[in-house]
Amino acid sequence: YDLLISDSITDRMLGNQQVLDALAARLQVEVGGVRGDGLVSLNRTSCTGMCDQGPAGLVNGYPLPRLIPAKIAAVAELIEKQVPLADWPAEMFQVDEPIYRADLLLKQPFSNGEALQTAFARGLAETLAEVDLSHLRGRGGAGFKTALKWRTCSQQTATPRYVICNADEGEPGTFKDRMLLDLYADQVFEGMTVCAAIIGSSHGLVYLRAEYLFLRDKLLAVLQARREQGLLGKAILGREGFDFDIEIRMGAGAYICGEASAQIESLEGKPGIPRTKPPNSVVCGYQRKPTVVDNVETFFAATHIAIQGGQWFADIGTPQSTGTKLLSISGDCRRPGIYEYPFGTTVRQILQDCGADEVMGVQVGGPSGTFISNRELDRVVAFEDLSTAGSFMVFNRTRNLFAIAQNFIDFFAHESCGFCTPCRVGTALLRNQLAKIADGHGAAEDLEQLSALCEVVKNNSHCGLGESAANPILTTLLSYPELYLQQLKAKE
Ligand code: FMN
Repeated sequence: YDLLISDSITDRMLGNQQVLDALAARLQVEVGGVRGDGLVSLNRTSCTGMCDQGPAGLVNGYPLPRLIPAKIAAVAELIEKQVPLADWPAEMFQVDEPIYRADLLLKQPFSNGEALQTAFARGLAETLAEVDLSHLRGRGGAGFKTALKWRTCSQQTATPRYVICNADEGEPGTFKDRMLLDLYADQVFEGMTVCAAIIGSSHGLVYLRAEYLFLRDKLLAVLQARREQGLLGKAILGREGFDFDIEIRMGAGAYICGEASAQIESLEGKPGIPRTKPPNSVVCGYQRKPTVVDNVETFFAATHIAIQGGQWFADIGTPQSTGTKLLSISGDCRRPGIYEYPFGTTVRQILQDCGADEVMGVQVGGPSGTFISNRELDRVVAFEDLSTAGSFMVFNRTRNLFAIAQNFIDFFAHESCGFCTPCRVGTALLRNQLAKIADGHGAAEDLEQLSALCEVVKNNSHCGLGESAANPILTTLLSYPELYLQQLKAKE
């Protein structure tokens, strides 16, 4: 049995150390080790995508949410008795999908094939024009214009072309793609199929993060049902010549494989190292052929835009950030879960809705995003202000800012793919330097060195991981400079 306990900051806040200690004691195994008889190993891992129901873990890749003492005892007993995983009580693996606010997309009625039928009736060029009109921007983080990506891909002469759904969702604190794949898979697959029709692709791939192995069988069943309904395979909706199918490939637990070009490398069976760009994936992607890589939520939104038209979507949100955004809310609040908001919603409003009091700060966009203090709660979720792929972690006044920043920096140092020196060495140096200051051993020059190091890592790394790895320090330093200075004084 391979036990992995999530070590994301929200799991730490919910007591993951007690979980580790209890499992280690009951199973007579060291954290980070394998028991002498080889029966069980126990380790920490990065966020498992269950921050709304932590402390969480995985056993042989299957989810163990809400590890309360009684459940820990039950897990230990099942392992000691060597009960096969298939015979464990199903409720042990039950992942909930709490949706607290469904503003637009989540509450749209939908019947299978509807988006495809509408797209064909309207015309594929016209459907692309509707996606353009919607101003839909990618929901995976970078916010690239979806219509532009699809159009560029469709204009390439090389064939075949590919559609990839990025379901890696590795950013700590993000779990909205898990919910979409669990409850709205047909709508995600239909968005991929509409994209395939527009760009002329016959092969789609879903890159599913290893931690979501529990969703694979369900997704395979949905795909099979779609084939039987004539929504996948040869002659979709009876149209000769439109042949498109989707396969599911599993990731192996690397955050870097969420980066589109590293994901393509991984899909090709190589180590997940981001490619040098240009050329971009739309020109030279999977198997060096034109490829669209989009986030799960982007395809989900595209399905409804294909049905309702672009203006319907563009009327919501802000001019630069149209439509709605799914947020995964976790941390110090009474109602952690999924919330769908129009872009432009203030952090204050969101905190009120999720039941957060006495807030010290919020990490918007995960470790690679922005930490904002409680003096900035009127800032808004939007590409032009607080850009986010969906992670929204709340911290109350009892939390230690350094513990938060350190957890994030540790994450990047661990997840750096090691390809480029600024990121490989820089994230390790950032981790050490921050630890020195947090432990009260830092002097003023250490703080200067820390800031300088942040700039080096940010400006010289090969890909987005390194470019954003210093954000936890840069943004906490900006929000609470006094805490850093106090920490130096603590030494004197
Ligand atoms: N995009 C995702 O959709 N899911 C991810 O898990 C993800 N992880 C990423 C990790 C790193 C280190 C970086 C640099 C980027 C990541 N991205 C992720 C962004 C992708 O590279 C890419 O921009 C995105 O999949 C494009 O889809 P979109 O236009 O629909 O957002």
